[in-house]
Amino acid sequence: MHKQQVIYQIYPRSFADANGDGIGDLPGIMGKLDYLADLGVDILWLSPIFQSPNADNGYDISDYEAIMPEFGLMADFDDLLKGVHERGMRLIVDLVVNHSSDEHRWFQESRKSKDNPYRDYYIWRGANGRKEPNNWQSFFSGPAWTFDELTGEYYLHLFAEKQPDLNWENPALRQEIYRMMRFWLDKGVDGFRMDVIPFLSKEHGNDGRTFPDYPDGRYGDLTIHANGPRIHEFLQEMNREVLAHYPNCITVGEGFGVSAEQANLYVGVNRHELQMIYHFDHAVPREEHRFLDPAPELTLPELKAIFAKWDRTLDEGPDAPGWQNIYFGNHDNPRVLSRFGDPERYHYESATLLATVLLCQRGTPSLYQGDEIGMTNCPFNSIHEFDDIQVKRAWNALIGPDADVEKQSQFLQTANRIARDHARTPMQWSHAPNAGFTNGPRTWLKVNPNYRDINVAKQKTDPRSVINYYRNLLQFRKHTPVLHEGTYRDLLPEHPTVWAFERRLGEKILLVVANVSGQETNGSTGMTGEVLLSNYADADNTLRPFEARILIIRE
Ligand code: TEU
Ligand code: CA
Repeated sequence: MHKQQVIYQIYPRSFADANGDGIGDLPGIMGKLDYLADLGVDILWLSPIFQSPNADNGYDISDYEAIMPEFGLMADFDDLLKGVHERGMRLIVDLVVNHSSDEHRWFQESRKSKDNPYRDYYIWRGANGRKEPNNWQSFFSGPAWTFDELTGEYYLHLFAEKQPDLNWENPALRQEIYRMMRFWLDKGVDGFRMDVIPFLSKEHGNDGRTFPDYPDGRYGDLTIHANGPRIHEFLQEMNREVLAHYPNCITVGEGFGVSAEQANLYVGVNRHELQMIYHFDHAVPREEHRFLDPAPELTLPELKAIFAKWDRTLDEGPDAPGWQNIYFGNHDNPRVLSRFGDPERYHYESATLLATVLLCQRGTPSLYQGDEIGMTNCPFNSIHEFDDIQVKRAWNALIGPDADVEKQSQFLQTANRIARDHARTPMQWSHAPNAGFTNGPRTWLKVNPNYRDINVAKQKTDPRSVINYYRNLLQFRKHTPVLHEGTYRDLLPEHPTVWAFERRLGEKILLVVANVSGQETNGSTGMTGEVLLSNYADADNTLRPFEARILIIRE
């Protein structure tokens, strides 16, 4: 079932604001369900909508069974779920259980005393004569340990100190999570996207208590926290206790730190853990030092190799076959069009090329809100225009109050390339003030100034628009089984600018040929066949700038 379907990720804070407070909300999403059904997506993934102080925009949950008041009421959620189902779509929510908010009652109890019944819902350690229990670092700069005066111990937080890690070694905590999962599934939710799920199990020392320092040479390499010793035991228990009792439940693991070779341990068809996983091999590196020393963008051969490797390894090994959730964009990455396209000179062509390449790959695709109209990165002119805790913490750690102007501008220039905020600017619905995202006077995060040119309303009535190309392509994909189950083969892995691949299912062979550059290819790529779909009106021998074609080969 999930192999034919397409996921659409909604970042609720930025999707649509119905009550004019400048913050997206559930009634806002409700008002756009016809838009989403008409687009032709199947599964909606909502980034967290639960009670949260929003230290990390909802990825810090203080009540797993209550809706964040800014987003609305439980009644609004019930209406939304009903509306999604009435339109034949499904809805998955974001399961953030590696950590909670420090404002969760469990943590409020846990920090009260060492013998509190909730103490071991979290991970507390003494300093043992050191500065912190060990040298682990947080994703959001600084140590992964914060000292709590009241009980004189440190607690672990791989993210912000307002996101204390839950102790999955504790069976009582695990049962609480399973009960909460059943609560949402019994309400009719169709599944979960699982936040940093490979991190649940932490590596302990031989005494089962201490946590080893980072090994030499891997200081601050947070991928080391993935794939801990008991992770598969925990996921198989979660499957036995919850998922197996809801056979239609969709599960998508956020596979931070999971290699292609390790993927089938999570999604192998006989592993009874998760249905699919997404990787970070093409995600933008964003460790703290990257804000002053950005990693170079992937070349096309590097990007193609990542897709080919993941496709191949899911078919190999004792636990094969596995399945993956493929994506180009999400709320943690800058806009894909600004990474690999050319929105200035070839907005339509490059946005539709990226859509073609993604939606013709093998795997269950996730589209990210706004990519369907070719939204781009947003110019942020000062650190104060950014919202993301990761950016702000890196700024404080690297820049501080007296840094020279040169260093400040270096940071801002890089953040304007890699920050997560690019994906979080309000959805651009029309040329109305604030892009039609809100009727109120302001928005929680700046609106991309290009909203008058790039918005849903302007494109809906234009037959040659990004959104109408997406609609056609989604319909084409829905009715083309070779794109669901067919094999994948990269035909020109080394070509610097052309992505050409074959999908094959029995006698059916489709070719996708894409010129991922602003230069016309010199000469034919040799890929010939009947053109089924293209982002240019006609087709000739060469490939024009960002031209993408889907061809059928009749052997
Ligand atoms: O992200 C996990 C994660 O490790 C990366 O996305 C990380 O946030 C950063 O982008 C890598 O440099 C998940 C959520 O998707 C993210 O939004 C949350 O901030 C994070 O977990 C904590 O819940
Ligand atoms: Ca609102």
